[in-house]
Amino acid sequence: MTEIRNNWTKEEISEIYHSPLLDLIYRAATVHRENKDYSEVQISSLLSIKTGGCPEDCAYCPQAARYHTDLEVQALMSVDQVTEAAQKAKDAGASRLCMGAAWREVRDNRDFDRVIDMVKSVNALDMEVCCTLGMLTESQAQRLADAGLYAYNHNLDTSEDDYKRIITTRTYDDRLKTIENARKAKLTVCSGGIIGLGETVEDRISMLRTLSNMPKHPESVPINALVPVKGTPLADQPRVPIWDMIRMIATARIIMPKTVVRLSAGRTEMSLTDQAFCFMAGANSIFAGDKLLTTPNPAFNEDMQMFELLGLKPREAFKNGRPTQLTEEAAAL
Ligand code: SAM
Ligand code: DTB
Ligand code: SF4
Repeated sequence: MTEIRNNWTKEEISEIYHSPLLDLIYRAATVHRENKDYSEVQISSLLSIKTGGCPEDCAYCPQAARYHTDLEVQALMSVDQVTEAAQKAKDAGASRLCMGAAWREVRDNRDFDRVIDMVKSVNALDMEVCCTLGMLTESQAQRLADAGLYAYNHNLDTSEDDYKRIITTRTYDDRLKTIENARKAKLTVCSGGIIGLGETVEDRISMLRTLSNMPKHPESVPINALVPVKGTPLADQPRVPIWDMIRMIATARIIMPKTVVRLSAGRTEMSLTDQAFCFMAGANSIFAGDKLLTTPNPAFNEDMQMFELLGLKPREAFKNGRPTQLTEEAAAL
């Protein structure tokens, strides 16, 4: 059985990341195959419950109010609208709904009360519910947990050193504090990053080190390829080579062997062969549905055809137990 470690050094991670590509994929695939469920892929569906107008300055984000993108700003959805969208996603085969809001942080107001009702309502459909709402206090995390939230997404995006280049309106410590607050409320944690922001390979390694050295590994780690959006400061960034995506996924798989590694944003630019390599390298989750939060994603039926072709199957909801009764395996992360 692969040992779970929380003391990876930068040198060790760098050596893994830089190993010859096929050796790296082989090693990651071997770690992945020690898991009996290696051919199962967890399917999440994203829903933007409040779009655009965000006060933050994340250089990659089409939802930041200060950049002039072609985005249509939308106020917080109603609980009924969300329930309907969740049912559709469930019918299509998604086991998790991730609701995203373009907020800097959660505030204790009527909007948050409404999000709490959304969580309850989606949970009642027997789907895993995830939220990504920005910064969170411990008591807010607890309210979400009490409403039945399964996971909280809060990405590190890049390394601590690189963070200021990408976002100036909050700090890396703010980010880590929210993750801690989610942990205190016994939520599962989803946290990862983006490649293609203009970061160095050292930044990628440093981010992976921060994730893998948390007291408990995040239960899911999304690896996003930047989707360059017109009007944002990173609009003209070149596309990341698929090999970099594969190296990130494989390295994450090796150093966090039990974590769900999600091949996240950027799939519309990837061929089936590209994606097959990512699954081989240990990715075992995707976002499905024709939209991410605001940008396009492959159509659901295309993804199902890909699963069929590759012999993959969607994973059922709550496979690792409910948050209050996680299986021993999940609890051991
Ligand atoms: N406002 C909340 C926050 O920042 O945590 C939640 C929503 S925010 C859109 C969630 C995540 O989406 C970001 O942390 C970032 O990793 C990802 N994201 C946003 N724009 C992206 C882009 N253009 N390409 C890839 N990932 C992106
Ligand atoms: C994550 O790591 N990626 C998702 C989700 N978590 C919230 C968001 C991707 C957003 C891509 C740009 C957009 O569609 O707005
Ligand atoms: Fe706002 Fe989140 Fe976009 Fe940053 S990533 S601008 S916090 S919606």
